Amino acid sequence: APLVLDGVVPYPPEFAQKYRENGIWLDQTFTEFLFASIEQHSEDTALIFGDTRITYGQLGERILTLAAGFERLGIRRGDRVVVHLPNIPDYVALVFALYEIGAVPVLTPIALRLHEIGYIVEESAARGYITTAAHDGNDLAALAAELKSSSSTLEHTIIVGSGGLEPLLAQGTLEHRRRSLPSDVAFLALSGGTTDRPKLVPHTHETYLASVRAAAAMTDITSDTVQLVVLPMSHSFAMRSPGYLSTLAAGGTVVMAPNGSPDVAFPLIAEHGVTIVALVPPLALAWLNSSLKLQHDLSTLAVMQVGGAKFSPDSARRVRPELGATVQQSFGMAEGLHTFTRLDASEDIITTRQGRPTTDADEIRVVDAHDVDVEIGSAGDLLTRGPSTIRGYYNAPQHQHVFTEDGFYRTGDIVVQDADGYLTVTGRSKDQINRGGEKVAPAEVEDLLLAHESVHEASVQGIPDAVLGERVKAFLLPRAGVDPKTLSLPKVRQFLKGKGLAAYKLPDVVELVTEFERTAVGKISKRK
Ligand code: J2J
Repeated sequence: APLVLDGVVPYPPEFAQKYRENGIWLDQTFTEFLFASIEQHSEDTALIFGDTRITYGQLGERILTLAAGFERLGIRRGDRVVVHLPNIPDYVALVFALYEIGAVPVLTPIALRLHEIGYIVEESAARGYITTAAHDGNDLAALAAELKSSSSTLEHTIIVGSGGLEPLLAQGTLEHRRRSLPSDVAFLALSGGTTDRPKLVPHTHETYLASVRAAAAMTDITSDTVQLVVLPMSHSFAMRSPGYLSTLAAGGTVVMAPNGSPDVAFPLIAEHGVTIVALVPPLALAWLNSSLKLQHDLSTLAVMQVGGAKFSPDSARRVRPELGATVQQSFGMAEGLHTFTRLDASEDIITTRQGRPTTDADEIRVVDAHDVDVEIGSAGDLLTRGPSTIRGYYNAPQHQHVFTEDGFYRTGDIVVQDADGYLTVTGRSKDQINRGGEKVAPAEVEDLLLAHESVHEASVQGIPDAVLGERVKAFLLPRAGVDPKTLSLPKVRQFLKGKGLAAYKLPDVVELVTEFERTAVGKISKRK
């Protein structure tokens, strides 16, 4: 029987039927998708990480062994397990072991800390939490212990890399077979976020694999593909646009790296003959500006994808002459829609547009303030509905207004659509800061700032930055009689860090103000 998770907004039956009839949703689960490739390519290299090379056969074994381990722990179909790991080969094995038994991984970026992860564990009523002992100098084992003691649902914390996987690997393997249905929720991901608490995005096997297949076609992924993955593997750009999922499904090789700086990435490209990579704009700029590009053979790199934030046309024009690769822009969102520039589109298109949807079933509306469609070529709010776009956040009826009554997602992006269907992102109507592709919800930071004893009111905003696009600025109205030194930038950052907020959300700049301009209803006016 289908898995019914409370708090998931279903697709109306007529839409589901249409997507299935049109062959966009297929009768396939995540593990079936991968195991087809594992069987066909068992001797070929699936994953490379440092000196570690893992064949498809070995990956399959590892998945089924871990799956048996999870089953022994008592993890069942539908159970949520928060996965909080850096890019390591066992990330893939662990997540697919959970898929194999029909459990629901909750995919979180490794940069998150107690404030976010604690909430995510609670919100998803997770029974398991998987992390690594330490990352970037942060003690995540301690975080795991803290979660375990404060959560009423969490039973299992697993620390990878310090013997924590051994109990799972102790005995036996499962046999690969269908233990979940294509219409089941496969995983929960994190929305970029606009609210004081993260929102969870539920994708089913059908919705997500539809987007993976479409992306693979758009990016010419084959068994010859060697893909370098430097962005966090929990992020949809690294996962399905075309991401590691497309490459593994095609029998190609995924080279994982801890980060995308030129000194790390260029030697990997030269050594493994990398053909495609996905980058956020600041990384793409770092590659373009790096003198190291002359010291390494980057000639195999055919496609450099850039997305997550706006890539300037001037930078995009430099990619072919300076790196010898075709730039492919991608604009996407955890909620579902993703767009790509076609690889064979004109230089003008690929340098100025953020892409076109992957299927005709992706419905695009560009509307004015009254939800009336604007003319082609005019800017408006992007609404979208389609086979890979969710109909509502997980367990969040209070946020259902982000979807229209007929199921369009209000992306909060301002775009212009041209006559060929290509989108150019020109702005944003949602309250979000895009810090070099990493999304910061001002409301989340403001909420924590208000807990500071010296802060009376706070407003967090994006300010322009040449490299990151935007940085985070906190405007603070101190309480009467407060010594301004208690609200210096380092003190404010330390305070928020202590609250367990991820480092990339910490203000880059603090300014103390004596009053805030208000809107007609008395709220702080961010614009003014
Ligand atoms: C401008 N803004 C962009 C772009 C995303 C592929 C690629 C990216 C994401 C992603 C993704 C942008 N130009 N090229 O999920 O599959 C901003 C928009 C968007 C928000 C979504 C994928 N590409 N953005 O970035 O969920 O504001 O997904 O609504 O992290 O990033 O962020 P996120």
